[in-house]
Amino acid sequence: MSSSAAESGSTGSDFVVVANRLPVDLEKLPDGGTRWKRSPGGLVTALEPILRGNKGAWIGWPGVPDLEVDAIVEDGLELHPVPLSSREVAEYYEGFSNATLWPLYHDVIVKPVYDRDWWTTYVEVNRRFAEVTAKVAADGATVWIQDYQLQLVPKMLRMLRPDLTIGFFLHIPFPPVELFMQLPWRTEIVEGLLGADLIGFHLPGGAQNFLYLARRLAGQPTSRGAVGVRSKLGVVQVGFRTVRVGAFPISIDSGHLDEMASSRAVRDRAREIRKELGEPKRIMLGVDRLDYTKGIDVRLNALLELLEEGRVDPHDTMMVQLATPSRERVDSYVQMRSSIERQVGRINGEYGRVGRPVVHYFHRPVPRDELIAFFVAADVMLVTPLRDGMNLVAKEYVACHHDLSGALVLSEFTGAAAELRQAYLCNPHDLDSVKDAMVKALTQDEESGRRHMRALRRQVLSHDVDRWAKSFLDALTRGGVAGSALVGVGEPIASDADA
Ligand code: GDG
Repeated sequence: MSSSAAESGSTGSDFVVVANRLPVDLEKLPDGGTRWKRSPGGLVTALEPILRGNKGAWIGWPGVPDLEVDAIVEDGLELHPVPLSSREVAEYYEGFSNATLWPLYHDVIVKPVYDRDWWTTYVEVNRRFAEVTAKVAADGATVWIQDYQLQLVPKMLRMLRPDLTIGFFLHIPFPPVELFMQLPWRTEIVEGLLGADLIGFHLPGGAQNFLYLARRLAGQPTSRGAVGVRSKLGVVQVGFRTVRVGAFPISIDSGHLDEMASSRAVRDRAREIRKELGEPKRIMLGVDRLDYTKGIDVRLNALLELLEEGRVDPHDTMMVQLATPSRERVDSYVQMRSSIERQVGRINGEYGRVGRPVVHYFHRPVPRDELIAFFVAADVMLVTPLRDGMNLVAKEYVACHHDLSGALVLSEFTGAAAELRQAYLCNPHDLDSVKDAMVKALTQDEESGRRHMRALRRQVLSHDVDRWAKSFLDALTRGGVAGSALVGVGEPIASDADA
């Protein structure tokens, strides 16, 4: 049964973003009341002008379980909360999203848990998101669904509202076929995504993996007499519908960051940070959610060996690791945290001096201004994930180095490495490669450092998040070529022959 905006009595929104989280957090106050707090991220910044200019709405969970709250309008933008119970947070979010899909899509760095109850809850919660969206969207509206928590929403929403134009973007890698096939619900997920008109990935590789799977899984005849699926060159034909698949590498608000990083206040704070750290000759920096995909352990191991070998001098080189708390109730995160904290303790125990640890480790969120000052203060940025869809931190560091100082050590296993070729690239599975990249970055001569940074900045400043959002929405609404700025607009993303 369809439930259109008109049936529900409202005229509805013409542009709707659907994401696991709202762009504001609901906070519970000690007196039992609640208040909204803005949580600005790159996605909000990029989409805000489009949302405000188009009678926009955002649908998502407000971040507090077991609470029903009404929709609010914030500066002309409608925010529609989707309620989740504590059980649903545990099973849909911490369970299926972050202990099944997250590790499976990140090369099974830890073993994914396949739990039937979690799956059932994932289906239920996806259905709730689809139902809220069906009520909020105006006739013929454009809906943009975000990320791995909501992969069933495109199909569910299409069944409720065939009049909508539906886009989906995956912020994490889409895994190789051999890994994806482990998932007991692999066909349902692929069919869920195929409900969209356009499916976007960061990289052509992810798009290719998906195209192959679409043909292999969704094309199977079933007892229900499934429609045949054919895929070629970025297009999947699902019965009479055409689903386009493309690579759209996300970016940051680079112009704004560049401006902030050049401001007097941030530059003063950056100098102060260096002073507070005891004016070391070189500062290396890591900034990550505390996640096993990010390779924080890799860079600590590399540092330890470099210290043991005397290639890094603890008297003049320091590392700062800002680790934002993340998914703290998921087992693998609890284990990883203690192992990283042991590593930090070991390095400081062996190489630190009174008042001068080698690694400064912070496990708490840092305010945005302070984070930018750290980016400015750092001589070397360490980005060493074992697998990462894009990695915005790498781009943020580059945007903060207006004066062309600094060096970026970057894992080849990040989406960002496809664009940031002038970084010191390394293979995080090969410790010698990481160590060599770190030493090269620490000892680069000024002129070649400036050359590298200039090239990196050219890429980051000319490909910002605004351009990313526009290119996706153009392709979605105008049926543009499913291609990306990075791979060359219109570059074929699959060379498979027809199924
Ligand atoms: C997913 C994909 C993809 C971090 N700590 C603090 C803080 N941050 C900010 C960073 C950056 C963002 O959080 C993290 O973005 P990343 O891209 O690095 O990583 P994920 O969170 O894993 O994001 C990833 C991304 O989605 C977008 O598609 O690139 O591959 O995994 O902006 O600066 N910000 C503040 N304090 C902190 O302590 N203020």
